[in-house]
Amino acid sequence: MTKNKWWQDAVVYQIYPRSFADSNGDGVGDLNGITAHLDYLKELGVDVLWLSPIYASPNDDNGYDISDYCAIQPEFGTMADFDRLLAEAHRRGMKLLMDLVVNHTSDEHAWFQQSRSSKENPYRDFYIWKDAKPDGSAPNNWGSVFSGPAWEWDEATGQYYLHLFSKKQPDLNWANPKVRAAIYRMMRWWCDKGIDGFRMDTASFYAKSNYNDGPVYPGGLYGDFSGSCLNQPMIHTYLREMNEQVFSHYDVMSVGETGGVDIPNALRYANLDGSELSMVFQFSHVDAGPRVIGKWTDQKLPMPALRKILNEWQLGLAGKAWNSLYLDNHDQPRCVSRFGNDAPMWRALSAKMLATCLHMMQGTPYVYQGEELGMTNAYFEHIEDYRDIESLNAWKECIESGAVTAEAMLRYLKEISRDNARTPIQWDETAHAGFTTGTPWIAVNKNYLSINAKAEEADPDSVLNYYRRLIALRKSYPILVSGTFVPLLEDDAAVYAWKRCYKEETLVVACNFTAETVPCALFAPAGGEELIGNYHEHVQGMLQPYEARAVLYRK
Ligand code: TEU
Ligand code: CA
Repeated sequence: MTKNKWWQDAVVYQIYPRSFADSNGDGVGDLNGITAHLDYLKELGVDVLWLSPIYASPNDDNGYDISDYCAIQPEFGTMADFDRLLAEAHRRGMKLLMDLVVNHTSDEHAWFQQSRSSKENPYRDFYIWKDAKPDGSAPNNWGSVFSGPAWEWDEATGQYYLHLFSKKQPDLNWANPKVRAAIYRMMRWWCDKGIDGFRMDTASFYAKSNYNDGPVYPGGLYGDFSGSCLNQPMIHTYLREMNEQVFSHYDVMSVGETGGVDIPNALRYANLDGSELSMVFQFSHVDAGPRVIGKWTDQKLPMPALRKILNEWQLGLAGKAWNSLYLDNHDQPRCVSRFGNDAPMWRALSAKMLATCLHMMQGTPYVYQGEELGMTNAYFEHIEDYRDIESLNAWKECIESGAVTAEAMLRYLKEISRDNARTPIQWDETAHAGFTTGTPWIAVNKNYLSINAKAEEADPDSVLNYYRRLIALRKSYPILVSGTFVPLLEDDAAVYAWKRCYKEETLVVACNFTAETVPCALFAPAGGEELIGNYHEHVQGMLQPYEARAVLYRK
């Protein structure tokens, strides 16, 4: 067996800098706030920190609209602050990933300013410009991810430009070799600074294969661009080129955020031959389930559906490519609210159960800030509390078009809005949960008095201390990284179970996704080593509400 790559042994922690820690009282988290909490992250045991974008940005999409890839957003600090954060992380043995957002730039990026200045400008082809249809309408029917059409008319030069996200996020033209060369140059600049890799935003969107109308779903206003813009054949050519020109010259990891990816494509993106990316974020488990309109819903995904998807990914990539494991990130509602049970009685137990479930699979686990505290959805009651461009635009479009009532839409936002994940980290029981001495840019979750890092540090049974134990296991039990995955009890309505096999060892994992005590005979053989579990006492032949157990058997 060949030696693992460092990123296969690692646990990654995602930081959303705006909401992590504010060091200067302006209500916005910043780089010095992160540096001040590095010891907390070290004690958690994570190996790699991924920073959501910290570059100069007009903040139309909280930094995912970048106006200068080599400058730091002033409200986050300075390049000197960044250099200190990188050095301090490295000094503690932690690595650092940058968020690479190169499907699009901000419309305030110098490239776009040039590009829109005239049709003859050398940067014109850095973006995707098309003539209007004869009737003056947009080149095709595509809708943007953030509502409205994906094309914006530019009066000055009399053409439309493409923006799959907001109109302040024009799509770069990856078919232009000059664009690709400029991006690789920028990536090498960061690698030369000593960063350890990239989380690649919308990496499955770079290549566009055609500009044909897409299907309009019943009740929808716009066409779907996926068939022309997601996971198109040329994407692999581009990523191989990027790999050759950037990754292969450094000891870096790369994780592609590949919306719409299927297993055959993931086998190419994340192949263990190292020709493209280290791993991908697939979306099947977070996109699945009943939806009412677009991505919006108030329905939960039943565990058997979640299990079917995750098992397929475990088996589908086994031995050939590498999975990343996540339930939470800055675009998703909080996992304990979505897949667990955030009622006070079950919150901590179900958060630990979900953590066990994720970290015992094969792949690189990701912890999103606050997940280790069992933070819950914010469930904001008023539209005025929301900040996210996607939520606000969808609110307007869905209600104005008459598709849903305001009351229903608020219900969907409470379950699904990205702002559920973006409320400030709950550090302690002081004002604004210790996140800021000023007024936070988005309200703190009301439950911070009972859910916060300080209280959890002091409680040996807290979600935080459970995550610490869970992450530490990975360092001493190679089976967690290298063991094969074998599904068990695939028809059980309540229990998600599997085993991992490695040399002479078998690790049996079972997670009860319900608030009932249910039968489970998997742990009948005596003599196993209890690696971790969220109950101190067991009931023979049963799993208690939200109980999770992982037991190691040696031959
Ligand atoms: O998200 C990309 C993406 O595919 C979106 O459709 C995502 O699923 C979205 O949040 C839909 O609800 C990335 C970033 O993670 C996100 O924060 C950015 O807003 C987006 O790209 C544009 O850069
Ligand atoms: Ca600040």
